[in-house]
Parts: sequence; structure tokens; C-alpha cells
Amino acid sequence: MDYKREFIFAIVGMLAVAIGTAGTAQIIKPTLDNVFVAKDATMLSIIPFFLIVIFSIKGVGQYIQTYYMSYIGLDVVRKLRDDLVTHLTYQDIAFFNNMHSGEILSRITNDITRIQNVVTTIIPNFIRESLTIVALTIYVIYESPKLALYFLVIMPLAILPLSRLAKKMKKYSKLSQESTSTMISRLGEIFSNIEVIKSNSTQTIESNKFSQENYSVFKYLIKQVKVNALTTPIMEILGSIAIGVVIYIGGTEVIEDRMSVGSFFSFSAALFMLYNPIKRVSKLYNKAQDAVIANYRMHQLLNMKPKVVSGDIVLNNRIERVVFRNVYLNYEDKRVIDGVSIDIKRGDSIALVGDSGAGKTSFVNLLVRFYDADMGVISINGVNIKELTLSSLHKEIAFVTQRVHIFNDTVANNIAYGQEVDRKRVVEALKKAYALEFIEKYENGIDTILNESGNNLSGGQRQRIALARALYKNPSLLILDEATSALDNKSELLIQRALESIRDKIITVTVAHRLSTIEDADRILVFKNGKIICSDTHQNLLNSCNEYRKLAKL
Ligand code: DUT
Ligand code: MG
Repeated sequence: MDYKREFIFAIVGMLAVAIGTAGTAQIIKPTLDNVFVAKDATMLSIIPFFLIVIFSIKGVGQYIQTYYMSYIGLDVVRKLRDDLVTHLTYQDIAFFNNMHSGEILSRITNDITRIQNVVTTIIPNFIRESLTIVALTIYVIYESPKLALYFLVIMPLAILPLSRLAKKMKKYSKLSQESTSTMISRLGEIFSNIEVIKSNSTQTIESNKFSQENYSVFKYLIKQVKVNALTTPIMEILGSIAIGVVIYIGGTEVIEDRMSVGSFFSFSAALFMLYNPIKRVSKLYNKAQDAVIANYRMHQLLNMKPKVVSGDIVLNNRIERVVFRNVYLNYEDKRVIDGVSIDIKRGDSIALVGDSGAGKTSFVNLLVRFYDADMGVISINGVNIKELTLSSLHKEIAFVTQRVHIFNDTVANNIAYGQEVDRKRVVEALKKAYALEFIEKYENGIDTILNESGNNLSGGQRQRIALARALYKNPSLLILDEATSALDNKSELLIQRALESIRDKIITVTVAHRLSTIEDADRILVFKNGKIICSDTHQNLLNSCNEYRKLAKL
């Protein structure tokens, strides 16, 4: 274990607390018998000193234990969070499409906090209180085995109702964690859709929906409180019975001179001291149920395996050739790529057109391996794409979509994303993407911080940033999926021209709705229901392809 040293310290601390607590009970006996009854002056000067020593041992032990256990707990959680984030970023794109981002955030924050609670407080308290119970019990038996017997027979009776409460607790923990997740998901939804909500004035509808989720969180939490709150009174009533019995029998022993007053009070003090740790242990047990569920949910995530995994052949060269051989792709049951075959070589500029939902985005998603083909083979330079390492493949591809992703960082770091920043090349890329003109207007130029939602940029400006990022990468396969849709006609034309200079050295795959954008592509693929129904140049397609003529007319 990584935490051997910390753990040993913590255990030593816990032992000190347990021994100190038993010592506190023990010291009552000489105080009463030797000082008050026998009036012994030497003991009078020794006992206060011992008292201070005992409490110091307990205090130092408490400090050491708290510090080292918290250290372990916080560090375990830090590592867990690191692992989880790394693990999640490798999950399939389908996972992110299916799982609400709010749900993911909730798992990472809320569930982890619950687990943190276990390691930093529940486990150490549990161990410490248990050790204290053991120490006090040993002391009680040593002091008066007969009295201890009565007490130790009654206490286990408490376990029955308490274990039933723990079971209930587990159920409500699960429900409350699930409803918290749903609530956080809803929150995420509200704020990411805030434009729609405000422009439709649907705040009431949304807050009512939220209110329902919020209420069910409340409902389960309050049920947890109820179960938890029952623990104390049950323990107290049982405890009072036990102590009542002890007073009666112990009193008789003292009256009949079989036990000294000091022994009786030491014994009773130990019993009273037992009460708190026993109560805490049973509460901790309930709380632990909460963490068991959180831990389960966490491991559900950690055990999830992505379907799309890296191969181990490193793609060392530029992409020279991309071949699709009879490729099929389904989303769940829906067929979206239906037997596509195509051969693309360096220097080709390919354009994809077709109705909405025809499968164009799905086609390009296969090239970046957001998905893997269900049947058929895609090969890059003659190697099956699945056998290539993802990182070497992605180094050669620049992928620009309609949705522009901007990091909360400088313009330069956004452009050189994932690579060394070469300021000269950043400026060059910005110039080619016609982005330099507005970046230059910022006081800090390419050192200006962009915010992650890109709100300080217009839609067209954001697209130009994305194009600059793609150009900076110097890819051998450039994919543009409606990457210029937010640009005005003039900027689009200018960018087309900028791309022309690199077009014959690389493969470009462009998806566009505006046919003007792709008229001079080497080959235009017309998609319909996941199939390529025509494939030729603009002029030839106008003559030969009905579907293309229809698109051209629009
Ligand atoms: N589809 C899904 N799940 C997804 C993505 C898409 O079921 O996660 C469906 C919707 C559509 C088909 O797959 O019927 C093809 O979608 P794609 O996004 O490939 O269509 P497109 O040609 O890119 O359409 P558009 O021009 O609207 O972008
Ligand atoms: Mg699309």
C-alpha cells in the first residue's frame, strides 16, 4: 500500500485515543478510594499529574490520527478523480451523446465527495471508536466481570433494530443519489438551453420541472434524516436500561461491601464513556451505506470500456490513401452508412452533399474514429484504420465541424492546440483563415484570452478560429463538416482560395449545404439514406445525376 507510513501513524494515534479514554475511567478509582475515602496525601499530588498526562496522550493521539487519515482520504480522492477524468475522456463519443454532461459532472463531484467523506471521516472514526469500545470493554470486564456480564448481554440486543435501520438507510441513499444526479442534469440542461428558454419565456415551465426534481432530492434526504435520527433514541433507551441494571446490581455490591466506591464509579464512568462510541459507530455504519452506493456508482463508470480503442501500428507517414470497402455503420438499430466503398488519394478534394440525415457526418465521423464500422474495412495507406494508434492517426487529421470548440485560453494556445506554440505559424494560420483581421484588433493580439463558450466571438469569427487551428496543424487529411456555414459568402470564398494552395498536397473532405462551396471539388459524392448514389464532378453530375440536379436547384 502507498500509505503505509501514514496508516501506521494514524493507527498509533487511534490506539493512544483508546488507551487515553480507558485511562480516564481508571483514574476515578484511586481518586475516590485513595484521596477521598482513605485521605492519602501522596496520591493527591500524583493524580492531577496523571490526569494531565492521560488527556495529553488522548489529545496528541487524536491530532495525529485526524491528520494522517485525512491525508490518506484526500489523496485517495484526488487520485480517484484524476483517474476518473482520464478514464472518461477515453470513452466513446456515443457515451457522451447518450449521457447527460450534467450527470457526468454530478458523478465526478457529488459521488466523489461522498466517497471522500468515507475515507476522511467514516473509516477513521469507525476504527477509533471501535478501538475505544474494545479498550473500555476490556477495562469494564477487568474491573468487575460480574457487572460487565449484565451490561454486555443487554447491549447486543441493540444491534437488531440498528441493522434494520441501516438497510433502510441504504435504500434511501441510493434514491437520494440518483435524484441528485437527475437534478444536476436538469440544471445543466437549463443553463445550456437558456437562450431557448428566455426567447420563449418558458421559465415557469422549466422551473416547475426543476422544482419536481429538487423536491424528490429533498424527500429522500429527509427520509435519510428520519432513519438516522431514530438511531440515537433507540440507543439511549437501551443504554438507560443497561445502566439502570448496573446501578441496581452495582449498588447492592457496594452496600454489601463486595466492591469499593472507587471501583464502582470507575466502572460506571467506563460504561458512560462506552455509550458515545457505540452510538457513533452505529451512526457511522448508516453513513457508510451512503458511501457504498456512491462507490458502486463510481465503479460503474470506471469499469466501462470504450468500444473504439487504439491500435498499435504508428502511422509514420502523411496520409496518402483512404479506402472504404463495403462499409456499414449502425446507430443502435438504425443503419446510417449502408455499404459505402470509395478510394481517395492524396491531392483529391472530395465533397459530400445530400439531404439532412443522409449520413454525411456519420461518414466523416468514421474517419476520426468517433465510431467504428460495423462491417467492412476502412484503410489508411493500406492499413486497417483500427490497427493504427489513435494519436498518430489524429496527428494527421484536422477535423472542423459546425460546432466550434474553444478552450478558455489564449488565441495562440487555441490555434496551436495540443502542439508547441510557434507564434509566427500562429499568425500565418490566422491570416490564411482570415481571422487575423479581428484578432489584431484586440489589445493583446494572439495573447488575448478567449472564453470557453466563445461568447466574446461572433459565430463566423469562431469558425475562422477553428479553421486556423486546422491549418496550423498542417494535416494530410482535412475534414470540413459544414465548417464554413456561419461565414458570409465573401469570407467563405476567401477561405476557399486559401485552401486551394494546400489542396493538391493533401486530402480534403468537405461537407457543405451550399453547393457553391464545393463546385470545383475533384469528386462530389451524393449521399442518400446512407448510400453514395452518384459520384463525379459538378458538371458531370448536373448531366447525369437526378438527385444532384434537385439539390442544385434549391
Ligand atoms: N443519427 C443517430 N444518432 C446519432 C447521430 C445521427 O441516430 O448520434 C442518425 C440521424 C440520421 C442519420 O443518423 O438519420 C445520419 O445522420 P448524419 O449526422 O450522418 O446526417 P448528415 O448527412 O450529416 O445530416 P446533416 O446534413 O443534417 O448534418
Ligand atoms: Mg451533418
